[in-house]
Amino acid sequence: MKDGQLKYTASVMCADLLNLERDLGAIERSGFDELHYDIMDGAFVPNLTLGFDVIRLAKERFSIPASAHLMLERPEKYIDRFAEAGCDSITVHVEACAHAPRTLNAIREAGSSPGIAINPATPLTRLDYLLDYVDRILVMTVDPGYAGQKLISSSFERVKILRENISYRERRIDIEVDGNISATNAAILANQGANRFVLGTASVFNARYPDLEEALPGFKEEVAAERAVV
Ligand code: S6P
Ligand code: MG
Repeated sequence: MKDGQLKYTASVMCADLLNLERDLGAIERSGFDELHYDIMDGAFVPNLTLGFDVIRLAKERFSIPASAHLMLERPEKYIDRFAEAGCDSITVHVEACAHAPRTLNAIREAGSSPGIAINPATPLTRLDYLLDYVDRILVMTVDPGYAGQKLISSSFERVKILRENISYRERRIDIEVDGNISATNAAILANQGANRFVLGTASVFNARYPDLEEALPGFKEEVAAERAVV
């Protein structure tokens, strides 16, 4: 995929939460394609993070699309509330869905774009028969729960296999990657077939980029340069 076709998403939990309006404004102006809201329940993952209200308030103030990454047990209970909060995309974990087609259909019926997420240790075959229900697959490149972790290296091969499978089946599905997406990791993952990148502390929310508004253009240039050599 060409550099210009790659999509970049900002991880809101990595922003300065006490200056969120300022940071979301900088993110929108800098050309991000989407905001990524990590929603955790302290059960599916050992952490708690953001909720409906921050998404709803941000949608009233900014026009950048919102995607929710639900790291929740029983995510089907919350689909309508995240759709009503303004989520353009809602992604649920395959490990948390007893009836994934029903949940993914409910997301689309609620007016949002459905995605399925998969943890690093879950066999890719769990995604079989779900390709007809989703617009994106979120491949976790770390165990979910926290920012600032190290990428699990088998993620590279998983993205390659998944892209080949999607192409073989002639589907148009985005592959999103989330966790330690540095410029080098993004370049390798893009070459393997990923096209959406969740950016956190490994990239734009980092002291390397003192001005958040300047961060994304700089990061895109680094990824383009790395893709030629990785
Ligand atoms: C992790 C969560 C992610 C993080 C992101 C942080 O459970 O799903 O979306 O916010 O991975 O990025 P980084 O660069 O700190 O790993
Ligand atoms: Mg996430």
